[in-house]
Formats: sequence, structure tokens, C-alpha cells
Amino acid sequence: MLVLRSSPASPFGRKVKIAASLLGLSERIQIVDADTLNPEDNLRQQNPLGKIPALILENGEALYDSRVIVEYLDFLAGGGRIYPAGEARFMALREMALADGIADAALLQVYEGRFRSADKHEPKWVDHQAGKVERGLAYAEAHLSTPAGTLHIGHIALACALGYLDLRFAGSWRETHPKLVAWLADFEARVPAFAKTKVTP
Ligand SMILES: N[C@@H](CCC(=O)N[C@@H](CS)C(=O)NCC(=O)O)C(=O)O
Repeated sequence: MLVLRSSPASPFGRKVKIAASLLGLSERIQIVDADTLNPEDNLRQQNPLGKIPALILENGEALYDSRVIVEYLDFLAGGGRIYPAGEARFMALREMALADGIADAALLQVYEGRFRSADKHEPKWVDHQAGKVERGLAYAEAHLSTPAGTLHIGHIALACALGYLDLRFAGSWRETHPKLVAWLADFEARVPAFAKTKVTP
């Protein structure tokens, strides 16, 4: 059995869970919640960075981060299942990089609220991160919002980034990105694991 250390709200953990489902591997993975803030959690032995997701293999080795894990799962499933071949692979990887970057920037804004008291919030830093989210969404609205053909890792990552904005930012992106709203609805209809991994605020 593989063990996935994650938490329900993690957009990167969600990416792994959805990939596992699409690859038919969910039954082989036990999910064990991790607390990234707790020094007693053995997550920090499994991943020195103390980040989730981490995947513990049967030989005890741990894989991280989500990009490595997802590639490993694709390998287990025979390879090339959620990664297009040839040049298209790099466009899919770029889409994942953009989507993960949106999630990273959103997460850093959430951490600003979690790790600093309100009087110490640095608006310049928060705005800097918000700008990344805004520009990433604008690019995705313009270029990545055609309903997907064969689903690949870029689509999974984008859905998870949007899902995280729904969870932590009350879905405010929806008002200004109608094509992405339709794109996500199409993804959700095609990928039951998306609804199954949804958490409410
Ligand atoms: N690039 C990493 C990002 C992982 C990440 O930022 N995870 C967050 C939770 S969603 C985390 O573990 N944060 C705790 C920390 O940074 O200490 C990946 O794709 O796995």
C-alpha cells in the first residue's frame, strides 16, 4: 500500500488524489492526514521541507512534491496516461506550472493571515502575490478555457487551483472569469473525483 500524507484542503494533495483516481490507482493509496504545523508529526522526517503532499512508497522511500508524485503515479499506471506525448507534453507541463503558481501565490496570501497578526500584515507582499493570481487567471481565461479534449495533468492542476480559490477566497474569481467557470463545470462533470475531494470552508 502507498501512503499519501496530505490534508483535505491542500490543492496540491487534491491534484494527486484526482490523478490517482483518473489512473485507477486510488485503491492502492491510503490517505493519512498530515499536520504541517505540528513538529511531532513525522511528516518532517518523510519530507524535510515539512510540506504536503508526500507519498510513502512500499519500500519506505518518500516522494515529494506533487509534480514528482503525479509523474510516479502515471509511471505506475503504464506511463503517458495523463502526460501527452511530444511537444504537447511541455504545453501541459507549462499549464501545470501556471496553475501550481496560482495555487502557491494564493496559499502565501492565506499564510500571511495565518502566520502574522493583522497589524503585521504586509500589503505590498499580499498585493504582489495577488497580482500573480490575477495575471495567471487572466491568461487562463484567455488561453486555457476551451473545454479539454483528453484530460492531462495541466487540466487537473488548473481545476485544483480554481478549487482552492473557491475554498479560501469565496470564489470571487468567478465574477470576472466566465469562461473558466464554464471550463471548471465541464471538468467537474467529467471527473467525479473533483467533487469527491471538495471541502467546504
Ligand atoms: N510545490 C509543492 C507545494 C506544496 C505546498 O506548498 N504544500 C503546502 C500545503 S498546500 C504546505 O505543505 N505548506 C506547509 C509549509 O509550507 O510549511 C507541491 O507541488 O507539492
